[in-house]
Amino acid sequence: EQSFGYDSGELDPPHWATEYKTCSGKYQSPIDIEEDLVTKVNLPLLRFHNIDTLPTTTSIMNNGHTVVLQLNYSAPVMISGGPLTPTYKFTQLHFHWGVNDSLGSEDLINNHSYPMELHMVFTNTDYDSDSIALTKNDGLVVLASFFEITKEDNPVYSEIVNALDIIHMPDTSTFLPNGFTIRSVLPESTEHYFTYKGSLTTPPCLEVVTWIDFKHPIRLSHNQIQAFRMLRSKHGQLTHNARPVQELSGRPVWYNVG
Ligand code: 1SD
Ligand code: ZN
Repeated sequence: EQSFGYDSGELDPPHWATEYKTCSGKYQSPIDIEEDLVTKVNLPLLRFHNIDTLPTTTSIMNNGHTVVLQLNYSAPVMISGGPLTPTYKFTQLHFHWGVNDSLGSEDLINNHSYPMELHMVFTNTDYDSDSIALTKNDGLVVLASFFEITKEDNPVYSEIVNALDIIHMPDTSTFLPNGFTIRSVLPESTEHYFTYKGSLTTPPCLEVVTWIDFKHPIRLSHNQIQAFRMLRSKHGQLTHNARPVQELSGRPVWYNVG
């Protein structure tokens, strides 16, 4: 197995499939979501469990591809309802961004890129381990939120942004002294979302993900997003880490009208 990256000169997205065959699958992510082509549905309420609980510890890591936050809880954060049959347990959250404010999200809406995207990864509780879940087509759910730029810093993200200096180099991590609740990093409204079946957006690109993309964006300042672009990967600066969009191949995309 080879490491992967986002630039030519390393194993960049067009070449991932040479090392990871599953990255050339038919039902890959991300995709462009065309609002004219989605099927409107009224799904059961998407339910959140324990999202007002502060984690006992919060670690933040630069893994060379993204910034990953691991939150440990006494009572696990879970989601159910909406398009989901089983219950899914929160495992981690991370981000994707672009070289400048005009691009960076992975999924696109009407071919529009947002400057950054938050992924909250959840694992199907029917399976005994994360490695088993990664072999099942209903193994994972990723809740995706898009960011838009505002003038003011978003105070919820200041502790994360301030920690980025400490994890400047790849494979470094630290702890956040305060942490945050999952509710505080969700968009104000989670009623409206797009949902479709796809893959991990990083190698090995396994087709095991139910994607739920909230329509309502989160706000962040230019300076807060800029701080992510200063991080280092193994090859240089981690200025961008979004995979280009993949073929829809006839997949349905639903929009929950709520
Ligand atoms: O890029 C992440 C990867 O880091 C890992 O978290 C994986 C889940 O095991 O998910 C992908 S993504 O599809 O959420 N981008
Ligand atoms: Zn991701």
